[in-house]
Amino acid sequence: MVTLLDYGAGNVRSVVNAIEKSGHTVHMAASGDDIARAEKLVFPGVGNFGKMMQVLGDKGFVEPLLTFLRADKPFLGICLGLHALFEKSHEAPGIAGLGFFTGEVRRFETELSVPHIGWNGISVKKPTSLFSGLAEDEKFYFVHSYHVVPQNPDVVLTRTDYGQSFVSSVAAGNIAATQFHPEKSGAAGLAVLRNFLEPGPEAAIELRDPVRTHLAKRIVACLDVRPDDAGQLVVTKGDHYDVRKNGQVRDLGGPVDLARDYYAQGADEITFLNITGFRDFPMQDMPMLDVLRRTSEHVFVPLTIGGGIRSYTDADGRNWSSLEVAAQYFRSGADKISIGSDAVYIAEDYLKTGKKTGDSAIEQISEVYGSQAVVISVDPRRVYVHDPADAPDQVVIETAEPDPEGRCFCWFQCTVSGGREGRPVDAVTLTRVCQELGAGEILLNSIDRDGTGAGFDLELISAVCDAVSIPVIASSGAGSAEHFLEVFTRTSVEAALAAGIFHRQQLPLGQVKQYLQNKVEIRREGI
Ligand code: 1PR
Repeated sequence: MVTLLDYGAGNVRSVVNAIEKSGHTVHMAASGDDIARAEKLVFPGVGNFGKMMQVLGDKGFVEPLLTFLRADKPFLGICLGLHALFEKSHEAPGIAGLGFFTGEVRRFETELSVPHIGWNGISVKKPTSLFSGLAEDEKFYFVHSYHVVPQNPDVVLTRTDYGQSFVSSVAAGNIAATQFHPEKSGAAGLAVLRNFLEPGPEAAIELRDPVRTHLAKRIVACLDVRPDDAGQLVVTKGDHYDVRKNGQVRDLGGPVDLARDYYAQGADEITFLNITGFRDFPMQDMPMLDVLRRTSEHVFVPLTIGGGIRSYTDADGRNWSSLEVAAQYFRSGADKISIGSDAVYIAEDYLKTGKKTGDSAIEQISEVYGSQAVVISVDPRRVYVHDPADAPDQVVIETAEPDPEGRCFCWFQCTVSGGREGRPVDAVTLTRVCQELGAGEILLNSIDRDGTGAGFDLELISAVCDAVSIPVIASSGAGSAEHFLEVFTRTSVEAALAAGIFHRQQLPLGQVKQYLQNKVEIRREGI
């Protein structure tokens, strides 16, 4: 029996699923007594250090946790569950951590995108059974802006490089904690959990210090989901966002089955976009929650859900805040939510007033769940002009792809409602503003390229990458493995997403990875 400490701040479902996948039963700690009685304790944390410590205090968990740790009973902290073990964090000055280890938690100081999101390696510093059976160059999923700085070097279990070398896990006796998410790290992560739950002899892992680890470029499979004409939820795919063929919604398969296939093929992440979410009452869209629940039972890489993340009033007159809507998705297995239309309205308001209200979906959700949980999905379309002066309020670029009229300047107009309505804000400004408001990642689509197989819009992608310091996922237009290489080598995107070529089995995901290996840093799963 494994006890799981859930303080209510995010996706613990995937940790539960991953432990159950290893054949163990999970008991949720509802009180300090549950912690005191636990044989093995797993503490996954997400969100904000200050909020976490406050909830642990309010629930009376601090003393039982310290007693458990001091008794050297098997403990695995994950992410914020690692940070909690230290004395304090720059994320919440003035708030004490558990102080089980001396040292503190600091924000990354690097030129690279922060949060550090994605698959990175580990350099193992001392013998451990935690990584038994794993390849030396295994990668694990990280998503964080802060990292621990222990005072005692003896507790350092692994280090990872991201602009700087940082401590990516610690261990002392039976207490271990990782910055990465084993429950989101595919087969390697499941092996770590199994090794914690059923420890074997300490493996003689070769110490690879001072080998540098590298962040992998991510390959994301995207599933655009909506009801077909008979009301059945299907994965569909459009050209320039038009998902109908001969008047019928294209049906490319069931969302859960397809997500499982892509996981087996080595997808580094899966994104579901509920493409009609903008017009439904999202919380009545229970099938989408069910899709997430069922997917997270079998898929152990990050899951993003977008579509309909906004505040609204339902048919019974009940008001739902965007935070409540997002919370439902997180509880059902999502690791990140993606905001589309609402982000455009939020940015427009902010540009008008120049004031942060704290009320927007971006601010509220990032405050509670962390910026890494908030993705902005942008649906831009090119608008050509003869001269930049023709669009004085927009960021205009000179393009190497003039329109049929020979106009050599364009801006990237944001749209809402699945591309149905153009708005006055451009994609470069939108993404910059959303970052300021707390977004942690940009999913950058292109209506012009969607479904064309003509390659990613490198001009759009470069313009946005230059404007933000958070990770950007390139989307729309992938037609060959070469297109992935092109976007990874000619822009600074951290991930590339495709839909059509994968759904039509025109280019299996594993083949993309095979083509990319030894050309760009990737996670080997699927090759
Ligand atoms: O506005 O917050 O409700 O979110 C709606 C979400 O649904 C947005 O993320 C928006 O991008 C998405 N969406 C809305 N309508 C469509 C549509 O296709 N009619 N799909 C749509 C967006 C773009 C990508 C696609 C890539 C890659 N689809 O998701 O998967 O373009 O395709 P490709 O590799 O085949 O070129 P809200």
